[in-house]
Amino acid sequence: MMKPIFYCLLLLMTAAACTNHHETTLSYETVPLLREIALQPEKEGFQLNRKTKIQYASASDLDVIETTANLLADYVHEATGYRPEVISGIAQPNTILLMAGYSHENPEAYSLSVHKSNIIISGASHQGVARAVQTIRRLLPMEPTETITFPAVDILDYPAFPHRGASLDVARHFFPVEFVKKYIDVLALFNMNVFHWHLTDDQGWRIELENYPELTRKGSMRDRTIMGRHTTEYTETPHGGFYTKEEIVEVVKYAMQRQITVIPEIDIPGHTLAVLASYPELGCTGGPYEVATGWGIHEDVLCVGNEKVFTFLNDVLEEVCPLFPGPYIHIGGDECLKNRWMACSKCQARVRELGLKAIPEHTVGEQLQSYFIRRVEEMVHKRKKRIIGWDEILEGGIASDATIMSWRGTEGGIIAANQGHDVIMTPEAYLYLDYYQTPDVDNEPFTYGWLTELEKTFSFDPIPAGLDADKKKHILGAQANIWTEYIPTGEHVEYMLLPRMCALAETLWNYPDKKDYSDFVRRMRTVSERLDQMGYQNCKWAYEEHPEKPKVQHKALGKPAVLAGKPGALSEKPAALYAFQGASTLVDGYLGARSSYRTGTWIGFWGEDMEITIDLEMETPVSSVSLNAYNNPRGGVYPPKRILVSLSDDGNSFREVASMNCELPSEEAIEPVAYELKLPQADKARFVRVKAESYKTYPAGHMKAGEKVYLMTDEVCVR
Ligand code: TNX
Repeated sequence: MMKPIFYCLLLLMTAAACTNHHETTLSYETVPLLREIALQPEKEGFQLNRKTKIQYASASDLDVIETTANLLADYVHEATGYRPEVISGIAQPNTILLMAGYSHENPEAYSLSVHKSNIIISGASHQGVARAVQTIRRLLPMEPTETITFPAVDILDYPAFPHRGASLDVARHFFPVEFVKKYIDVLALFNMNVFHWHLTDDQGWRIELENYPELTRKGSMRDRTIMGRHTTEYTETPHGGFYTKEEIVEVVKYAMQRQITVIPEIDIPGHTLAVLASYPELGCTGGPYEVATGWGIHEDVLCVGNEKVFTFLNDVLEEVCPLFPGPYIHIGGDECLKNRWMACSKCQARVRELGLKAIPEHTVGEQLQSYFIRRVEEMVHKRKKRIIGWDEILEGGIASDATIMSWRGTEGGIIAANQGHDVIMTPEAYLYLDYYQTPDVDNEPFTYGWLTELEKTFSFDPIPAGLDADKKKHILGAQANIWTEYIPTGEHVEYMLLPRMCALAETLWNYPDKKDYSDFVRRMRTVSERLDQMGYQNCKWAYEEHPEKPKVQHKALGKPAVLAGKPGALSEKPAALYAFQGASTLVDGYLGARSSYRTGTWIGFWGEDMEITIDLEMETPVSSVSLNAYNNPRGGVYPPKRILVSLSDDGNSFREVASMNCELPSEEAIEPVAYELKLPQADKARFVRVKAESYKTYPAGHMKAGEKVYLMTDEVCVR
C-alpha cells in the first residue's frame, strides 16, 4: 500500500504537471457562441507547438491577410511564449492556414476546420478571416502553454447583423490614443465590427483641424468639471485633450487591421458649445460662450440662418472625411433646443426664405433642423459618404438616405425602417452602458442614474416586434453606447462596458438562435478570466449572486418588513419614468439607494401627492410610522410638504393619528431623508394610510416657479 505522504507527493506532482501547462486541450465554448460546430471525436486533432507556422494565401490584398496572420502570431505568442513564423504560400503540414475565398453570402463568414496536419481558416472575405482569428484568440489557454491541442472539428460561423458597434464619448472626458486602441481591441475580441467615435460635444472638441485651429486651441479645454449630478461643486483643474490628424490616422489604421470600421461623430447643430466658444460668430447670439463645464442640454447651438455656419461645416467635412475610409459620417442631430433659433433674426429670415409654417406633424423649429441636416447631408454626399444621425433627425422630415440611430427607445427605428431607411438600434434602456449595471448601486461607481442589468442587455431584441417582415432588412444591427459624463478613466470605461457588451455581441452574432442567459453566464465566467488576464476591468458582480441585503425590521409584525401579504394601494399613480414596481417598492423591506433615485428603489410622483394604504392583515399595535423621501431640489426633487398618518379598522373610515410639517432643505441637498412620525399614544389598527403632500411645483420666486417638481418616496415603516 502507498504511504500517505508519498501519495500526497504524487498528487502534488500530477497537479503540478497540470499547472505548468505543457499541454492544453481547447474547448470551442466561448462568447459569442460559434454557430455550427461539428466535432469529430474519432479523428485526431491539431497540435500547436513550437514548430507550427502561420501561413496565408489570398487572391487579393495579400498585405491585408498578412496583417491578420501577424496578429494571430502575436496572440499565439501571448498564449505560448513563442511566436510562430508567418509565411505565405500553399499549405504545408503543421501550419495554421489563413485564406480568403470561402464561398458564403455573408462577407464576415468563415469556416475553421481542424485536422491532424493543419488548421484551415477560410474567410468569405478578409473580414471573415479576421473574425476567425479573434475567435481563436478567445479560445486560447489563459496560462502560457507549450502545446495546445485543437480537437478535430468543422466550424462554420457568421454574424446575424452587419453593424455590431460600440461607441466611446471622448468629449465629456478625454481618453488618450493608447486607451482608444485598447477599447477597439476588446471590440475586436468579441467580433464587434464598428467603433463609433463621439469626437465633439459641448464639453470639448477633440479633433485637430488645420482650417480651424481654435477648435482645439480653445474648444478642447474646459476650465473645470462639475462633480456629481445637480451639484454646485466643480473640480479645480481644467480638463481637455485632442487628437492630431496623425493620431486619428493611427487609430483608424489600428481598427482597420482588426477589420473594424470607425464612424466619427461630429455632433451638430446642438451639443456645440465647444465650437461656439472657439468661433462665437457661429452662434445666434454671438456669445461670448464657454466650453461647457456641466452636463445636459444647452440652449446655444449653431445658427441655422448664418451662411458662415455652412461654410464652416463644409470645411470641417473637407478635412474630416478623408481621415475615415468608412462609408459613414455621424452628424449627431440629437437634443437640439430650438429657442435660440426662434428668437434669432437670421434664423427667422431663413424661416421666411423657406416659407416654413408650423404644421400638425412638425414645428417650425423642427423643420429648420431638418433643413440644416439636409444641407449637411449634401456636403457628406459630395464626398461619397452617407450620414448617420440620432433619431431626432426624423423630426421635421428625414434626410434622404440617412441611417438612423434609434436611442430614445426603438420607435424612431421603426418609423425610419418603415420609411425605407437603414437603422441601428441603440435604445438607451438596454444599450446605454453608462447606466448602473447592478442593483447594489450604492456600492457601484457613481453614474447618471438608471439601471441596465446584464440580463436586460442580453434580452435585447434588435428586431422590434411588429416590424413588417419586408422592413427587417433595414435593421443593420445594434450598438452599445458609453457616455462619459461620470466616467473619467479608461478603467472605469472598461468596467461599464464589460460584460454587458459581450451580451450584445452574443445577440448580434447569433440572433435569433440560442438565447440562453444562464448558459451565457456560464461561458462568461471563463471569458472574464481572459479579460482579467488581458488587463481589462469587468464587472463580475453583474452575473454573480449577490448576498441578500438586510431588510428593514418591521417591529409591529415582529418580522422583517413586507408589511402585508398584499402591497398597499396607491391613490395616485407614480410618474411613468419612476413607477418601477409601484406600491410594492414602498413596502419591500429595502431602503432606497443613497446614490440614485432612478434605479428602482424609489418611486416618484410628478406634481402629485403620494398616498398609500397598507393592509396589515390583522389588528396590530402601531406606535410610529416612518417614510423616506429623496431630497434634491436642484434636480427638481422636493421633500414632502406635510406627512399625515391615519389608521382604520375596516379600511373605510380612517382616523388621523399623526402629522408632520417637513422642512425645505437647502438647494444643494442631495440625500435620502427619513421622516418619522411617532403616534402621541400607541394605537391598534389593521389599516395604515400614509399621505405625503407634495410641493407640486417649484415655489414662487424660484427660477422655475410653477413647473412641476418630483416627490421621490420609499420605504414606509410601521412600527
Ligand atoms: C443622451 S444619446 C445623449 C448624450 C448623453 C446621454 C447620457 C444622445 C444622442 N444624447 O449626449 O451623454 O444621453 O446617457
